[in-house]
Amino acid sequence: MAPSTFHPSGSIKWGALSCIAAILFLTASEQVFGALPSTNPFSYKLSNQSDQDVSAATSKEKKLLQNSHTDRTAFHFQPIKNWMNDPNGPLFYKGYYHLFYQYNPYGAVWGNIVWGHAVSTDLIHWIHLPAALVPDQWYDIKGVWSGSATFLSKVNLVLLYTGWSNASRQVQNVAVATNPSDPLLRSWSKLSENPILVATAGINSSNFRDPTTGWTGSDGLWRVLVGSKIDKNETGLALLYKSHDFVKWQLADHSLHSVANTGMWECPDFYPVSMNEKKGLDTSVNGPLVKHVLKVSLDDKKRDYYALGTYDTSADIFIPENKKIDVGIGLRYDYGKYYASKTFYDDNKQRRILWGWINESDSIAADKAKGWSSVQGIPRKVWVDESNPHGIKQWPIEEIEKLRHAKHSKKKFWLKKGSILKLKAKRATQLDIEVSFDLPSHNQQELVLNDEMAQNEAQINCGKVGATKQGTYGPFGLYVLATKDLQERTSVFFYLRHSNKGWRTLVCSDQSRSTLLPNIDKTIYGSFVPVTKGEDFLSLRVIVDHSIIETFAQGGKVCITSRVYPTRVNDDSAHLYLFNHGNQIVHVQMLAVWEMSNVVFDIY
Ligand code: DQQ
Repeated sequence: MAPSTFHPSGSIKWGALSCIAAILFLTASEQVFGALPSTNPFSYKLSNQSDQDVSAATSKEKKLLQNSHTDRTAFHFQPIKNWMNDPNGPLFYKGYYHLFYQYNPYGAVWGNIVWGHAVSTDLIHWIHLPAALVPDQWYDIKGVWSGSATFLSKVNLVLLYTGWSNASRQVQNVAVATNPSDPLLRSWSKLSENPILVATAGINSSNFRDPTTGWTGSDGLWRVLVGSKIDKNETGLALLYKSHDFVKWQLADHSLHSVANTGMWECPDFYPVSMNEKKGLDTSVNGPLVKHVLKVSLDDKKRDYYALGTYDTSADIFIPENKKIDVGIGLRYDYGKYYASKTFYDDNKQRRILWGWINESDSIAADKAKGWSSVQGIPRKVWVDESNPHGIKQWPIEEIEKLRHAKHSKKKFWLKKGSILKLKAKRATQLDIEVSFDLPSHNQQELVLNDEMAQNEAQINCGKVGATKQGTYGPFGLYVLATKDLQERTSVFFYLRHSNKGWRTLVCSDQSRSTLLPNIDKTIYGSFVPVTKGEDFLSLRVIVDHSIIETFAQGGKVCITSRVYPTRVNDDSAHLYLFNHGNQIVHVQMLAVWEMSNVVFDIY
């Protein structure tokens, strides 16, 4: 049964902010924000934020900004300028995809956070709209932080978000779409009842944030989670709240789930997945062929972890499939740079889509100089890995393939020991690459549970191997964003390692030679890849877009995102290579390289 809904017009004291009012507010409030203490409760890069011009970008400026820096991406989502972090409340409504995001209108570092807003009909071409939510109430005056969108009915849409209050407390608030007939959803009103959730006894109001999308149980009540932590054992937890109207909420007597020693859980996400098809499910769906994913963003590690499990609706608890890889200590969405992610159910194409924030790896000074920070990853479709009962797969949404052109492909060839093969690509700064290799047939793979220990081991191993050390099988893979002399290059490769239990496959993204610049995070990322029975190949898909490299190994079982800042690589001089530094010859089943078109974003 559909739960009761409230009617925006009857319950709102604050009139809707028109677009114009929002813009005026943003401009006029610079001094207000300037006066705020620059307290950063997170470990983001932060410094004096008054160094940016706040005037809206003209279209000429837009063009200049888009082309002014080679690190700027060509087809990833970015605001025109300034700082961006978490994706918030993604949704599909009346033909438009909406993306909200944490945004600082005044500079390239974290602070003064509003909800930036953009719309798209295909998740690739975006129109920037004025900010959807800005700090204008005592309960969010220091920042409109992360949250989610929930459809209370087909046309009754609410945003639930964390406000950072005048007293530096984290509280949860609701904003309602006040003009449901507007497909661009430009007008939002905050409820007079806000804050609708405050930290009660036992909850620290500094660790109380990032409400999820709501779902309903069989009792018809709404449920949401709020990320938190209890100091004892540094236990991270997802507080569970219930409500009949989305306004008055009751804290459940237990959390949905908690895991000791994982620290603060930011941006929890909880959603059902089908066990027998790739189709996505709406957030309240449950049943015999349904499992649930619980994802949390670990504040201490700045990494997104997930676990697959069962949602026991009568007890209102999440039971992980395997306690050894419980949320926060097991699988990660991405073994590179990927944080504060959020999914939504796309009713348009019946799929679940994941967005994730990809921060910079360079210095504050560099970010200020370029005038912007961070990108959002290419949205990914997620579904259960049919070959692994504990994991999910992620794959770039199909729409990205519209940008592919100038295909270069090759089939069935050998890569000799020590070979470095230059591949055709006119503009190797913007590529979509797919390559698959034969798996050496006599080698039984040992299946590795990707728990914390395995992850550390994988990263250490990738680090030891780099892309040059010779093994039996591998390293073999790709050099992307490379100079002709290979002085700068990022290597994405496989490496098969022998242990007493058999062979294990590692996938690595080695940034150690990605740039000649100092002061850059050049971690060599890596993970074990579960290669399951019947798989006689190893595959990579690598999306390259100037300063970002997104890797999807083995059909999306493992993902690694890297940010790189090459100094001698531009549209005319970037090179792409296939290499094999292993002792054994490697057979390439298929290689396809597409150059990718630019996307120009519009401003509303
Ligand atoms: N970012 C938001 C918080 C969230 C954090 C503030 C995660 O709501 O916990 O910008 O990156």
